[in-house]
Amino acid sequence: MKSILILHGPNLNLLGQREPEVYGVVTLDEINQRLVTFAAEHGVELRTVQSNHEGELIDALHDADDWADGVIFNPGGYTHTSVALRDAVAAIKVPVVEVHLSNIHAREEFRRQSLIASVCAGTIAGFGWRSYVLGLEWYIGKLGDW
Ligand code: CA2
Repeated sequence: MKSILILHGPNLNLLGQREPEVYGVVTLDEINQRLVTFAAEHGVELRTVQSNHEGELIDALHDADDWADGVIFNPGGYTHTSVALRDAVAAIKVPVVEVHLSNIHAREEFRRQSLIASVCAGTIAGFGWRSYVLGLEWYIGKLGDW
C-alpha cells in the first residue's frame, strides 16, 4: 500500500476556531478525517502530523523520506520565512506538494513569496481544505500510473 504524509505547519491547529472568513469553518481534525477517508477509497494510507515547531517539521520531513511515497505540506507562515524548511524539502528524495488553504498570491505582499515552492513538485493554493484533496489526487494518479 502506498503511504503519504500530510504535514501541517504552525497555527493550523486553530482552524475552524478563529478567522473563519479567511481559513474556513472546518477544523483540522475534520480535514484530516476527510483526507483519510478519501485516501482509503483510493487504497492509500495517510499519516497526518501538525506542529508549531520548525525543527519538528524538519524531523517529520526527514523521517518521511524513509517511509512515505509523497508528502503534502502546508508550511503555514514558515512558507515565507524558512530557509531551513526549504533546505529540508530540497534534501529529501520523496516528492513534496506545497498546499495552502488561502490564495497566497491574492493576499498581503509578504505572503506572495514562498521559499518552499521552487523545491516542491508543485503548489496548490486557494481552494480551502480541498487544496489538500487536489494534492492527493495528483499523488493517486501518479502512484497508480494514470
Ligand atoms: O493559506 C494557508 O494555508 C497558509 O499557509 C496559512 C498560514 C499563513 O501564514 C500562510 O500565509 C498561508 C496561516 C495559518 C494560520 O491558521 C490559522 C487558522 C485559524 C486561525 C488563525 C490562524
